[in-house]
Amino acid sequence: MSYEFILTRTNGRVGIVQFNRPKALNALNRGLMSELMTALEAFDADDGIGCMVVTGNEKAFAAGADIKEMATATPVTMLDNPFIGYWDRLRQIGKPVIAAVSGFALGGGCELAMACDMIVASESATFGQPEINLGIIPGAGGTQRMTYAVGKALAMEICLNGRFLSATEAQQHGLINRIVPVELYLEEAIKFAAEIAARAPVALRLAKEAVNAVYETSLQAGLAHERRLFYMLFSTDDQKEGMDAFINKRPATWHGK
Ligand code: DAK
Repeated sequence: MSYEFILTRTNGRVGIVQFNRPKALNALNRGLMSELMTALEAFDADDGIGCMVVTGNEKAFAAGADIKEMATATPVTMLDNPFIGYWDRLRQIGKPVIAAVSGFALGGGCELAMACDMIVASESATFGQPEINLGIIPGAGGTQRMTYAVGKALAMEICLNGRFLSATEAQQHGLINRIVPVELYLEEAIKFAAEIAARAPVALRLAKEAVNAVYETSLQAGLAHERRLFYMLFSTDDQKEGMDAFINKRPATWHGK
């Protein structure tokens, strides 16, 4: 399939989506978001793919939603806009998604990176929610996910005062997984994704679901949910295979069943 705003490729069991609007610093317009979701959903449905990487380029992961597209919006056009639906669909992706971030990850770009499951950042990565400078606030999870990640004090500075976080600060505050030199960040993200993609597929999906449940449930409900998912995995061939492989001191072969 050919796209206008993204490039896609695979590397073994890793599906890679790269934003391709370099002149607009990969601003997330409707077309890009639509193509992103089509590509991620196709990888999610492909048994040959175990993990995905979403990336931009060295200068910008994404500098936010497309301000030029939003400038004349009204509440009703925003509500009718399929844009919101793309973000909801992102939450439904079952396989792990890693954001490989270099340069600007601002506004919707930062929200998109945070909506992924893990973030590998280059040394030049800059995270921020500068919507306040446009007279708006984050609309795709920035106030929530940023606060969960870095805590209230810093999240207030980021959302109320447009403070940017460097890669080092983002790592100190638990927003990202690792920092890599600019020339290596994508390679490292793909390597990381390949490690994850080699793991038991059903268990991977359920582990992602269980961790994400933290954001939506009480501890008690989350523990009960985890336990149900845990029990369910004892119905898979992969659980039998994984434990047999351990006992017999051999590598496991996963079938995703
Ligand atoms: N939208 C459109 N174009 C953008 C853009 C953006 N967000 N960011 C940059 N560009 C364009 C610039 O207009 C410029 O285009 P030309 O003028 O050359 O045509 C080109 O990219 C290069 O930008 P600069 O010349 O400004 O480059 P600099 O290196 O000088 O500055 C910068 C880089 C990242 C500091 C600066 O471009 C900047 O401040 N950009 C805007 C960052 C920003 O405010 N982002 C937040 C946008 S609001 C929602 C979901 C999501 C959202 C809302 C709702 N729902 C589901 C409800 C998200 C909202 C946002 O993200």
